[in-house]
This record gives sequence, structure tokens and C-alpha cells, in this order.
Amino acid sequence: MSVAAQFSVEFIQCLSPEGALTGAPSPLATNFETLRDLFQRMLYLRVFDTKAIALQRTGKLGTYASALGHEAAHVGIGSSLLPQDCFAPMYREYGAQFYRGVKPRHVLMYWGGDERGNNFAGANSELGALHDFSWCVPISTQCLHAAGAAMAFKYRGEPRVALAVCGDGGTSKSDFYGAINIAGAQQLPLVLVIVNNQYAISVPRTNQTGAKTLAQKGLAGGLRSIQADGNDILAVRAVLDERIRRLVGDMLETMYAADGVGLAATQVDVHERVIVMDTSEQHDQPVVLINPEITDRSDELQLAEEGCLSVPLVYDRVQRHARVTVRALGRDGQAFEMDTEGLSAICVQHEMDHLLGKVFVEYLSPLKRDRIRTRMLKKAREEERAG
Ligand SMILES: Cc1ncc(C[n+]2csc(CCOP(=O)(O)OP(=O)(O)O)c2C)c(N)n1
Repeated sequence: MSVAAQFSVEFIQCLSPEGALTGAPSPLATNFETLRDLFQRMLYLRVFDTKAIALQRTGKLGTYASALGHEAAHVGIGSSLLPQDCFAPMYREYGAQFYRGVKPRHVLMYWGGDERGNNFAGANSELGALHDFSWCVPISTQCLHAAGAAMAFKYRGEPRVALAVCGDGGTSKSDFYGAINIAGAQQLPLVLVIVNNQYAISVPRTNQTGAKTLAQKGLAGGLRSIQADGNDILAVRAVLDERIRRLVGDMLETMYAADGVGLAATQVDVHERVIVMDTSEQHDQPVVLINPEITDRSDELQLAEEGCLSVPLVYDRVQRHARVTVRALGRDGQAFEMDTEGLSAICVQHEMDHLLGKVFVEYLSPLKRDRIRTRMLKKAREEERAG
């Protein structure tokens, strides 16, 4: 008998139930400032949840979906999302939503029967969560809403992801499978997080599905699927940050193989705000910029020749700022600021343009652009003829 295909589901746990490290510490595990912030946010959520339950039990609040025991999962999600991403919650992910501008009073308004608490884009828009969907009680329909948003990001070439959360029970719904299917088929920037609390109201997980793991449902649609200990914030973050780490590794490999000095994620058709560059002579000093932002530009300009892996064999002179300062997260997830000049400054500006969908030839005169277009069409036709 031959085997058509084989799959496995990785399990990530960084902390034992007693809180001890299970292996080598991840970069996040030694970043005490971030750890303190994550712990404070989990504690804040627990305190809020305890109060909300008390209000509900004393008849001062209507239905309330408790987040007890979900703190690490929700705070892990909130801390890994970027502001421009899109979050599609179910009905209890307050710990993630507090990162995005939602306030405890909105939660209490909504569950108290005032729908204005659920209107992030309207009356409360100044508070943030502008890119997010509202709480979604119809089970797993939010997975399709997020898939739609991810489809739009891909179509518009925007470096953003959509992330939806559903429960273990929610994975039994066709909406969930539909989202997985379209995400795999169209390679969408969609992340689906299943928070498995073992029950869908009174129905245990074992009655919900015959699947050994819930993560394997993603494999069926062609998605990379990982299982993590949801009570372990380091594991939750390791999984959610892993996609970026893998992307950075692939991008560096592509850049060095093509003998380039910089590459933006959008050039490899990945809609994330990630840049890799190496302007050192020996090509041995890689720089990784995650979610980069130019914070300062010199008035002085420089004119220099540029080329681009996306427009092969085209070189021309472009005017840029002589020096720029860029702030970003590095490969280890730590924020840093870098002053650049010369080739390094050109590279930062060139790659930042890519993240905005702009290629360096757009700075050239219309005549030059026409000539380049004609040359490229001719080359494409020749390649087509040659098979
Ligand atoms: C379409 C639909 N059917 C039924 C319900 C009623 N309902 C509310 S919560 C729930 C259980 C959901 O379980 P799970 O997805 O595991 O999420 P959990 O609340 O346990 O985190 C159900 C069936 C609903 N909200 N929507």
C-alpha cells in the first residue's frame, strides 16, 4: 500500500502548568517589560470579568459571555495584531479588543442591551477598533466575515491580515469550513484561532466532532495549522508570531539568492508589513524591519541609481532623502530605531514604497516608463515564444 499524503499537527507549549519554562526561552520570554505588560492585561481582564459576572448574577447586566480562563489566548491575540489588521471576534474576546480601543463600558453597554456599545465604526469610532467587526453571536459566521476582509486585502494589495476567533463548537459549522476552504484556495491573509474550552454550552467537544484535533480541520483546507497551549501566553504568541518569522527566513533566502540588497513582503505576494535588507559589503549583516515607519527625513536629497528585483534589468537614477530614521520591530520582536544614510537610506525608502504598492520606475519620466514597458512586453513575448 502506498501513502497518498501524510500530515502532522505541531503542539507548542513554552510553559508547564506550573509556569516553568519547558525548553529554551523564546525572545519574548526574556523581554521582561513586555511580559509585565502582558501579565497586567491578563489581570485587568480577569478583574473586569469578575466584576461583570457579579453584575450579571445580581440582575444588573443581561447575558454576559465570560472570558474566565481565556485570558492568555485573548491577550496573546490582541498583542500580536497590528493596528491596521482586522479583528473579527465571537462574543467574549474583550482582552484582545481592549488593545484595539474597545473600553470596558462598551462591553457593559452591549451586554446591558445598548447596541451602541457594539458600534465601533460609528459613534465610538474615535476610540479605535475602526477596522474590526462587532461582536458576533451567530456561531462562526465571523469566520466568513474575516475571510471576506482578507479577500479584499489581497485584492487591493494591502499588507494586512484578518483574524477571526471561534470556539471548539464553532468548528462544527459550515461557515467555519467555508472560511478555511476559501482561505486555502485563494491563499488569503486569514488567521483563524480556535479557542477550545472543551464545551459548546453543555455539549462536550467529544460529542461535537470525531476529529482527533481541531487544528487538523485547517489542514483539510490547505492551511498551516498549529496547536498551542491556550493557557500559555508565550505559546500563543510563539504561534501567532511564527508566520512572520518563517516569512522573514524565506525573504532573506530569496533576497540573497537574487543578489539583492532589499526585499519587501509585497514583492513575494505576501501582504505583510515586513522588509529585509542587507547593504553590507560582505552581505552578512541582515536587517529585518517588521511594521516599519519612517520617523524622520533629511531635507538634503541624494540622486542615485536604483534597480529592483521586481523590474529586472532596469536601472535608473532616482532622487531620495539623503538620510532617514526608521522605527520597526526586529526579528526578535523588539522595537528599535535606526538612522540610515547612503545606500541604506535608499534601500529603506525603496522598500517602504513597495509596501505602499509603489515601484521605483514610477519616479521616472513618462517617456522612460513607456520605453521600459515596451522592453518588458517584448521580453515577455520572447519568453512565451521560447516556451
Ligand atoms: C448559529 C447559532 N446557533 C446556535 C447558537 C446558540 N449558541 C450560543 S453559544 C453556543 C455554543 C458555542 O460553543 P463554542 O463555539 O465552543 O464557543 P464557546 O462559547 O464555548 O467559547 C451556541 C450553540 C448561536 N449563537 N448561533
